[in-house]
Amino acid sequence: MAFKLPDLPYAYEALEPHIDARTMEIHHSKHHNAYTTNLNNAVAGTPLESKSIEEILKSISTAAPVVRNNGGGFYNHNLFWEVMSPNGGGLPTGELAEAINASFGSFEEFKTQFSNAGATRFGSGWAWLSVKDGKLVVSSTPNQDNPLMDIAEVKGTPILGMDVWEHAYYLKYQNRRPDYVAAFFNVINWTKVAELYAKAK
Ligand code: MN3
Repeated sequence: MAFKLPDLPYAYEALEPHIDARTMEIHHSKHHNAYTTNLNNAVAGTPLESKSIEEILKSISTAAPVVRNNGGGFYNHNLFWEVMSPNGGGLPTGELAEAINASFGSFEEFKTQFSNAGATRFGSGWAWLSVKDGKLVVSSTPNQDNPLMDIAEVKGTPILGMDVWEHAYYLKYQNRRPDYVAAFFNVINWTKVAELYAKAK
């Protein structure tokens, strides 16, 4: 079973002005495409070939670094495109909103913690909102690591991921990562995050 680059669920320009079309095009058609190809090449002819990406990530400590980097890249971007939308932004509702309040005290406190996780991750990496033991937790990981991996400091099921590699924002925001992080909140697809929460909790 080969892993397949998913189509974006919207057009490259759909997230303008928050995330520009050129960034989206390069990010999806070059970066995500390369992670997918490299993952397929790395698992070809090995026992990993028949596993799901989630299974591979859960025992990533036993796999080669090329699988960790590209398997993470493949999974992380699959999630990233899904949790953004041209109709995104605003506030979560329902059960997810209640869970955010229960875990962080308020949406504003969650937003502060998540934004800090993204802004302070040194170098390349991701900020995450995950379900862990029935609660929500914020964390960050370096490179293409994620909370599903057995080597993650904070393990859980990710329901929201924000890419803070420079390739995710540099064309529009240059060195101003906090501006990109603020803009990301305008495109978060809370409906999708709530769906993922309902499945993971
Ligand atoms: Mn990326």
